[in-house]
Amino acid sequence: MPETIDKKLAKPEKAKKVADPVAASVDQATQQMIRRAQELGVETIFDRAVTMKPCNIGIQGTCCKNCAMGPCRLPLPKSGIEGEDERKGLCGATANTIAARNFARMVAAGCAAHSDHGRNVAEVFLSVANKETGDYKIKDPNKLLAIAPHFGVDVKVEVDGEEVDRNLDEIALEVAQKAMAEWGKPEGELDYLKRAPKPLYERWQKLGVLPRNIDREVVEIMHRTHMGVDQDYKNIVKQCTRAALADGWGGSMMATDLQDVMFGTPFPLQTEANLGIMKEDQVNIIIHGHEPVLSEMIVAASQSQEMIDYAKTKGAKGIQLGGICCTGNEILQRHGVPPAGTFLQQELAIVTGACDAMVVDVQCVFQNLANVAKCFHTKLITTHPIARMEQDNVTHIEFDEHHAMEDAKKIVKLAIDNFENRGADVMIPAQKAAQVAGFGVESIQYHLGGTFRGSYYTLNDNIINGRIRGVAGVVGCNNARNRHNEAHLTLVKELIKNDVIVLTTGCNGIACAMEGLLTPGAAHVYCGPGLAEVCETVGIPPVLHLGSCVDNSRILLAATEVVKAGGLGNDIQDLPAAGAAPEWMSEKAISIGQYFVASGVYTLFGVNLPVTGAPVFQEYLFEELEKIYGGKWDLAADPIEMARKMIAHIDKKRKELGIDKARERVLMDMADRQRLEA
Ligand code: BF8
Repeated sequence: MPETIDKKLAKPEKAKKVADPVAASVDQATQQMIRRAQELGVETIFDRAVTMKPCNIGIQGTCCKNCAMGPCRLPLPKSGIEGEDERKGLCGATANTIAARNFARMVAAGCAAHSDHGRNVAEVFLSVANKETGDYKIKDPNKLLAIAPHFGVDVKVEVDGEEVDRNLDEIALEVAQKAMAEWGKPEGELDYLKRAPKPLYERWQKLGVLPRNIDREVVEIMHRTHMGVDQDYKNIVKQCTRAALADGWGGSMMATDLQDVMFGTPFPLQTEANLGIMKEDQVNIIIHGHEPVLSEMIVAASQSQEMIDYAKTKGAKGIQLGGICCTGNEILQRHGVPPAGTFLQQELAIVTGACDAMVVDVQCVFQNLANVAKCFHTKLITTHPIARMEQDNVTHIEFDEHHAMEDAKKIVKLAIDNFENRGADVMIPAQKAAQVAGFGVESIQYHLGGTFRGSYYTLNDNIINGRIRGVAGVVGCNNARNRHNEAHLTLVKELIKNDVIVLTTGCNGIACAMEGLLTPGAAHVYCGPGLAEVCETVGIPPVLHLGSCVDNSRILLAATEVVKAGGLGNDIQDLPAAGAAPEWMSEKAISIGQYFVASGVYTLFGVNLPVTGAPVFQEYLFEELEKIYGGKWDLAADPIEMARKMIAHIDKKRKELGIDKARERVLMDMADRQRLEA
């Protein structure tokens, strides 16, 4: 044996660096499962985050790989830039152009993901309207009647000079056809844009950013960011605004509405959250991804007596469903199916050794799930034609709405059959927390509405009198570069402590649920006195879970309702409100951020933003956009600083509205009361 090889062989193998579970997550169940994975030699994202560092140039947003002369890399010099910024790519593209192109492409991808989800929902709705499937029905006809006029569809018809209700099937078909056209109509603008407050719509119109159709805005970004096309960062931002609006006020909003029509509009319900919802003596099916078209059927199939009986024949006591990510949020909101965890816990659900099947559709699914599943008995099932995995232990069962129940039963049966294959390595963490979820525009109106439940009057009144200081939308992902859930929870707790009511969606909602923040009881523990008083009186949690990431459209419409109810200005930008995504990671988050900014919301992101390598472009997003749209971007890696900035913005808006004095409430004594009565 040559000496060199001999020496190599003699060298002890270097221990692989792994994550410190406590440094990786604030959640004890997550820490336990990271430790468990390491004991079993199973690598997870937490370990990879330790060994792989992000690219320092990509993180600044100044790497251009849009042609084969590059990648051209333009990092900020360590000494900073004095005088003119002379950095250029081979073609002469400036740092501003490169960062703006990259930013716009993220918006395009985010808009595409949300809107393609919306399109799939619209297609299923068209099948329902055409009576091509018996498995889905119109569950909420009132919601259909509420959205039809926004598509220009009449809900009344004149018969013999009298106005009567129009046939529901006719309305459904016309709505379905109109909705489908939103992705590619040749002229006009998206139908839903006029749902925004009038001054906001008129501003978009004046600025020329009304989206024409969804697909066109995405395609146009890809064209304009191709080598040698748009070289003005302001003009690029204009187009990504148009695409982002097509997402928030288009694709996402239609996804939410049509899902409500078919699957039911959420209303508050009680359940639990975290990995502890899995059960050792039951068949555990974890549903992960984003489109509820499939998961709705899995819920129905797993609740059927036929499947429950079948599970019992295999020695299980029943079937336990759990969700991960936003498809989890969808079935949480409508059926009370408990979430097993956030984005960063997907591998860990398998590490419990008790996950009999993980069923995935689209978005936020780690390819490493297949590698983790290989170490256990878990069946990993892909279901969507556009989202398959290369690993050979993955089963693909393509889901089709025309035989939806049949497909769903096939999947549930596969999970049941796998129950008996569990190994001895089962370890389910005990942690789970109670939660009340299922809020939406309609239920907020019900709980915080006026005397006749007709408006957001009570909410507005409590904002005006200062019990509620303001409203925050806190949304978005986990990011393995952050300690799991730490920024989410620190930010939300700081906001509610300062009487800011929080509307949540996405993985933030799941994180808050795991911490017990989604219970009415949390008001007493965590809130300032004003917000606590409102929550305790009405019986709501201080953090209202509005659903999945497409349901951020519910936040837009809730804000619009607040404007309509009066007393807080004429536009979303006037409201004492702010938005944040403290642990974002997805391109969808950038699209969401841009549509909130363009709708007038001060929006802060944590972690980092890939714009810091182009300071002029960054300043445009962080300062100039406010003069154009009323909202702007900001960045704060520290959640307490983020909360401070949001509260400062809320207070600024209160002052502009002249309601800043209302917060200094005077307690009346008996003499004051007698004076009043006199
Ligand atoms: O759409 S919050 S990690 S699951 S991207 Fe993904 Fe982010 Fe979670 Fe939902 Ni939204």
